[in-house]
Amino acid sequence: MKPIFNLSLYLVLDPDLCGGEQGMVATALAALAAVAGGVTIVQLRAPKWKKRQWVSAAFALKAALDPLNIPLIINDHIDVALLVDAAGVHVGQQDIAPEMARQLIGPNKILGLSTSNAGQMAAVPLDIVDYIGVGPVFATGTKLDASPVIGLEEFALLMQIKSLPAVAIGGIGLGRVAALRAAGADGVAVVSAICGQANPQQAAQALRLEGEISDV
Ligand code: TZP
Repeated sequence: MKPIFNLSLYLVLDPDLCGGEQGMVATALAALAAVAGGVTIVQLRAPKWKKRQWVSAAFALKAALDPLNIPLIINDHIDVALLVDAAGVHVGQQDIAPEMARQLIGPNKILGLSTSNAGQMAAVPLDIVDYIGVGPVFATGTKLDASPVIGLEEFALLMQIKSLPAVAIGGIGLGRVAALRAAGADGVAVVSAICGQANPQQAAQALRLEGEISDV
């Protein structure tokens, strides 16, 4: 069975920002603090990392999150997701095609796909992908090769044509969650608004409160 997932507050965990030099234990602790603050799903995304680091980070996060029933999603690295039996995989437009990703991961894992415009959204295979990321909605310093910024107005239009659960991403922090939810986002995904904050638990809690996001 595919795990149930809740996109309300989606932490994209970059270990270089969350825990950083203090290593994986610090990263896992930051993730746990964020979950205590209301994060509902966690993606491991480590663009600069070598595979061996990915594997140990993924095992550590899986062990930390499983007892809390928080799904662990692995960005792009399907082999790592299978190895640690993660809940799912997230792929971008330049990664392996969703159809092929689905072939590799089977029917019981969550599959997410990044999109950044109406054309990409229209091309999403609805029977294969479980949710979409839509962004960057706002300017972000976290992903240097991000697509052009969408802006809130265009984002609201995209939410009107979506056929799958959608999580907003890119430059999201306090003061922006409520508007994104009102525009139709099923949740918000953040990196820097939680990772790298002095208190990830409080940061997550404030984001949850702002959107008056109720748990499913
Ligand atoms: N995809 C689109 S923007 C982005 C990703 C992974 C980075 C978002 O980071 P932040 O710090 O929440 O702006």
